[in-house]
Amino acid sequence: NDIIYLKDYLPPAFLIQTVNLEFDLSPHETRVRSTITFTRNQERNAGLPLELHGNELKLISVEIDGQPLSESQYQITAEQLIIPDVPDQFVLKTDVQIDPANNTSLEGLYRSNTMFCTQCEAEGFRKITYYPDRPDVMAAFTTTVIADKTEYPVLLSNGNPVKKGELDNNRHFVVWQDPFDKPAYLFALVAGDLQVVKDTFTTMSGREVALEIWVEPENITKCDHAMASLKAAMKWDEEVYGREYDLDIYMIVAVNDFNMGAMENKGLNIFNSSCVLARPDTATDGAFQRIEGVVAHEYFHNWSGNRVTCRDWFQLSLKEGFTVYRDQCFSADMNDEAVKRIEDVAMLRTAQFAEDAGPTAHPVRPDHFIEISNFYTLTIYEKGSEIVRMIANLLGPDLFRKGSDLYFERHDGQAVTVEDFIGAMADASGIDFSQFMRWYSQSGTPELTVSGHYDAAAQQYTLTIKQQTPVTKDQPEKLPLHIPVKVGLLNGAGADMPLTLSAGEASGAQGDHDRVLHLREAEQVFVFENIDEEPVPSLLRGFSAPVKLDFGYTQAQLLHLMRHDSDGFNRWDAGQRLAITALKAMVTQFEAGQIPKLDSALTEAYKGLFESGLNPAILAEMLMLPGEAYLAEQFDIVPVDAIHACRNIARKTLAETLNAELEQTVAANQLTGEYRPLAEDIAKRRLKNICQSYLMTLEADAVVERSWQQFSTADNMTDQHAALTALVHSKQDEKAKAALESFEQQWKDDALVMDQWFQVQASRPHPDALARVKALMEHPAFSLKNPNKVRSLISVYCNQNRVNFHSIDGLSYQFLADVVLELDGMNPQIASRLITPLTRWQKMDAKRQQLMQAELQRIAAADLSKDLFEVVQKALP
Ligand code: DPP
Ligand code: ZN
Repeated sequence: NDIIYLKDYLPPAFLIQTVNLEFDLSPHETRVRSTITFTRNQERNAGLPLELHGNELKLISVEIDGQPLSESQYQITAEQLIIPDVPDQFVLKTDVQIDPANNTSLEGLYRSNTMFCTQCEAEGFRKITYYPDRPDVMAAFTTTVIADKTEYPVLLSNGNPVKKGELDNNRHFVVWQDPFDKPAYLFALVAGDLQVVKDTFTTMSGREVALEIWVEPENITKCDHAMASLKAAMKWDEEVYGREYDLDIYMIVAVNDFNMGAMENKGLNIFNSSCVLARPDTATDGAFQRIEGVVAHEYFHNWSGNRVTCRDWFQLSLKEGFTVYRDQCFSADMNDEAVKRIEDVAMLRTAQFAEDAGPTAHPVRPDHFIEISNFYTLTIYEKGSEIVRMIANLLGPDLFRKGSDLYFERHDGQAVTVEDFIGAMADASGIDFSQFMRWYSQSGTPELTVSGHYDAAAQQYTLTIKQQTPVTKDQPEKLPLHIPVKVGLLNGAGADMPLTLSAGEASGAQGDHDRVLHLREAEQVFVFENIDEEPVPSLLRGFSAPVKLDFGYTQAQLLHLMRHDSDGFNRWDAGQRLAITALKAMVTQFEAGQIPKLDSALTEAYKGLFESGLNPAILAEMLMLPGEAYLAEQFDIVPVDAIHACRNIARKTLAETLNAELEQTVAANQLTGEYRPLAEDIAKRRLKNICQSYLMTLEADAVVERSWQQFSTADNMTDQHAALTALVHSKQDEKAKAALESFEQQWKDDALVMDQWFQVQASRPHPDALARVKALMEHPAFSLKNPNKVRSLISVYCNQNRVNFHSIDGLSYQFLADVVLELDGMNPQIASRLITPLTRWQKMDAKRQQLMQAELQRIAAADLSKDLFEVVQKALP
């Protein structure tokens, strides 16, 4: 298993003008005939051989300029076709045979139900035909798809359909032409018995674009929301970035078996059905919002990814970080900005911070890998987006737009690097990004330690900020970063004080109520003048940088921020800090053998939330205690059982003490009228269901009955699902059983709803959870070959049912290892992701560490895919 290094990058030896592909589709014996025009790249040495990637291909024939090659004229290895002797310009024809029906890896061309579909990013095209499968080789593709007319009436590929016709033996064909040069990873093909929902969008220059969502017939009623989201995204990209769509047609296809969320193939997006299909009775509000975000994400890639793509896969965050930033801003505009920020940061701090602290820590631009599929990570995507957000905040909206315009104009049609992106931002703004570039090369989560000192006589307030990035497994040394720290100072009445700095670099004007401090050194001092009372600092407003921050806030200070901070994010975060302190105190009591008691200050603070006139969306967020995974992050050695027990006790105490407020809020937020997936209604449903779930901890008959009623009568999945979860996660075993049976009966034919049925049971915190998960693997709706099913049952169990997964008998570790080993033979990408919780042994106690490591060793002893090998090697002690 070779390691590939960024420093070894060389331009391609050959470039391509045109590619003609002909697919003759059949489940086990698909033929792919390619005709490719190659030219030697002047940037490389003359005389280099032609080296093409190819995996699991059966070569039928190969010819150059019409001359068939004999076996002595080329070499075939497991991963390449090498032709030593080629002219400077030539036409290569190959004919290969592939077996889509046996392709369980879901990369390349494969079958999902009765259709054919493709997934080529990052390196799946080499499973289709011999090709220089690297993103810096771009070409215009013409694709002919031939298939049986009855079984596959719909034949799709990238670009525009230019020709179609009938052939012998009930076969037909369609020719698709994509006028835009693209790398092979953006190639797509779909064939099946599909139905379509059509609409149109008129671009800002007045061109009409046909919009089509293709699905299997039973899903035709589930496309409206994705279509509305697509149109909103197209409009938003015109308004916010000045970017217009380029082809005459934009297609989305929903498939059931898909490794990722979705794929931005040029003109023909292929989506995991879970990220496109929604109807009020089948999809939760969360799913509606996720669909809106993913549809937008893939659409935005048409500029940030397709027209301007990556030179090599080390640059993956160039397109993903930027595009996630774009989709986050879009979702913020469509919904509630503060709530969106809270959700994104909560996820980053829970999961990306853990990745940064774990054995697979890597920079946003990695410098080596064995298998690129392992690098579609939270670090590349979410931390990458945080970097772009910092850039956007450093430039301000106008200069950031100038920078993005420059980037798109300069590099349209090119495969570029992070330096090109930063170069455009620097040229547009005059800002020096040389130190900032370390964000791309340095892994780990920086930690800020801040102290404040008030000098009443001098009317000065001094903030001293230290930064330090802990060493990560991949990098022994860390340097100071350029960190933008947005701050405000609150006076005793809770108002923002005007800020005038006499020491330290900051952006924004003197006298503003918000300033962004530029931290560049390991330690720096910032002095504020004319401060006439001791302030409470509001630090890292809007989460202005992806760092951990320690100020040593007192409880009184946090309560002050929670009540008054003008920054919605920091108001929420003050509440989270308060809750963490209270829960940590309970854990200490628990471990000392005492009965843990929730600090009444937290109860009082929560009580105050109900009276503070907060909008339902923010109130819902503020009422949520930090999750078990985020709480685990707060400890050096994770007390899994104590966290679970104490959080439950805290929830119960809050339910008892705030009973009246919770009841009142449930009553006040009952919606009548037709379901709408609008932010306003979503917030009310969420608030109501959160309050009801607190009340359910008391298991009072009337409250249980209310959940049962909601479960039985809901006209939308959000309410039905919330009630199902409340019942299944309660101690009401009979009601739980009845609800699960009724739900299964109602939804057994809907794969996506059955995913939710699996999830609810996998996350059930009862002691029999492992046995139940094992039993559910035998359920007819479960299949190890379907990634959504694996994620719903096994990932949810291992990641969201922490108290059972980490059971001290080690049985769940063994279970996960068994599943991963079995899955690795079918779908390495999913196997290598699934193993993550087993790799995070570093913060567990000695006994659990030993159990987890033993399972890793057992896996390491087997014959593994590259994907799993790379992760397991890193995770071994
Ligand atoms: N399909 C994945 C995404 O859009 C990879 N490009 O992020
Ligand atoms: Zn993406």
